[in-house]
Amino acid sequence: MPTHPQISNLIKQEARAAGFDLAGVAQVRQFRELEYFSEWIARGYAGEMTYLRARDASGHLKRASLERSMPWVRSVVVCALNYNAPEVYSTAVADPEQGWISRYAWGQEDYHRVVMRRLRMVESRLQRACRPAIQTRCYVDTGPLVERLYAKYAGVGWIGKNTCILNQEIGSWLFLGVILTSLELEPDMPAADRCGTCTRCIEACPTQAFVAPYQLDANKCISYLTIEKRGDVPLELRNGMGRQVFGCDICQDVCPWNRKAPISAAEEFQPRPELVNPSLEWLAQLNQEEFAEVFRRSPVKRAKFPGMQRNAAIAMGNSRDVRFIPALRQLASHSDQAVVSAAEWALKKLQALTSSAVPDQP
Ligand code: B12
Ligand code: SF4
Ligand code: SF4
Repeated sequence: MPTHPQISNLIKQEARAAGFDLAGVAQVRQFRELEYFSEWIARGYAGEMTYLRARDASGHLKRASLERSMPWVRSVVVCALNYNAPEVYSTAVADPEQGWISRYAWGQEDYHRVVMRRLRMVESRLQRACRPAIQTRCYVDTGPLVERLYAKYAGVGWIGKNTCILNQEIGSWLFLGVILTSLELEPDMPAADRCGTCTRCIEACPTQAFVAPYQLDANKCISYLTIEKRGDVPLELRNGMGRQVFGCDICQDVCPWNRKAPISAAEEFQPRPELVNPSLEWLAQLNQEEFAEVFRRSPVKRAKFPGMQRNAAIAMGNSRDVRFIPALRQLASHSDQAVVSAAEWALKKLQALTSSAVPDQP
């Protein structure tokens, strides 16, 4: 079996060969930032994302300690894949008829599959290089760990004030995937924080979701509201949602480290033109079968059909475009209560615009 430094090099080579842009190795430790995770959960910032609150038989939060939840794991290989596309940022578009689907969901295939396929390539190469056999496990999102924290300690990037992983050369349009291994590998150096005195992301957030730098209250985050939150969107947050219908890119669009972000080389992330700044009318009139077909291989399906209609109704209300009134009247007779509530709220906003308009002089 090759020595451990040789294996670390092999992993990085294989990660490159599999199409990843970055890879590094982190040790398993009770990093100080894990206390923030437990605090974050205790304060209710996870909202209705109950899977983040999963506990083991002794009542400990599973994601707060990999040492406890998977004691066989010695090292975490963190791989990152750039998903940036050569298209505008959400902060640069203004057409009231169009909504915004987050950059990460424009591609031809769901990122979970794209990242997992590449992780498996690296994993099988690692398995072949190691005798006696080692234990490994791959995860994209679903493992009992805070991926961004391990990405920091694997040197992939620093955790920015917007809580995203940022790399000095690539920026933050990155997906993460991890390979947990029973092998004790030489860890990389953690990346240094390069946010400095900048606070652009915090100031730009339209719903004031950052309670402090590095701390996000998911309950207020548009990404959470449009993707994870079921039922009604709280009234006080609807105006701030603007025309976002799936996810939100604002705190990354304004980040200076994304100004020169390179374009992804991954074919699977070539953008589908109809999803970039999409027509709100088109989204609102899709029926259930069409929604399922259009988003069959896309992360957008996580929002579910009524969720997308609810989001489109709120976006139309925020558009100030009274031509949406007939479409909203239709949504107001929907069978889903949250869609009705959103459509009635939006109708009120647009109707107020028509009644306050000064009539033409005879
Ligand atoms: C739940 C979740 C969400 C939630 C909550 C987000 C959040 N900030 O926690 C919601 C739905 C809002 C969300 C949104 C997004 N997500 Co998300 N999400 C996750 C998931 C599944 C878990 C994250 C988690 O554990 N959060 C818990 C909190 C506590 O963690 P944290 O904010 O990272 O906190 C750490 C630090 O900030 C620090 N910290 C906390 N407080 C303090 C205080 C101080 C003083 C200091 C110094 C540090 C510090 O310690 C914490 C770790 O213990 C991960 C995948 C995974 N398994 O890890 C993907 C993940 C983080 N998401 C991802 C993406 C792409 C997004 C979006 C960009 C999607 C979009 N465009 O809409 C947005 C970004 C919004 C944002 N600014 O974070 C990527 C991130 C890639 C990157 N470059 O960072 C991940 C890794 C998925 C993946 N596999 O690629 N997401
Ligand atoms: S994703 Fe949007 S709503 Fe969420 S924190 Fe960033 S700017 Fe705020
Ligand atoms: S906008 Fe500024 S503070 Fe926010 S993540 Fe980027 S560099 Fe850091």
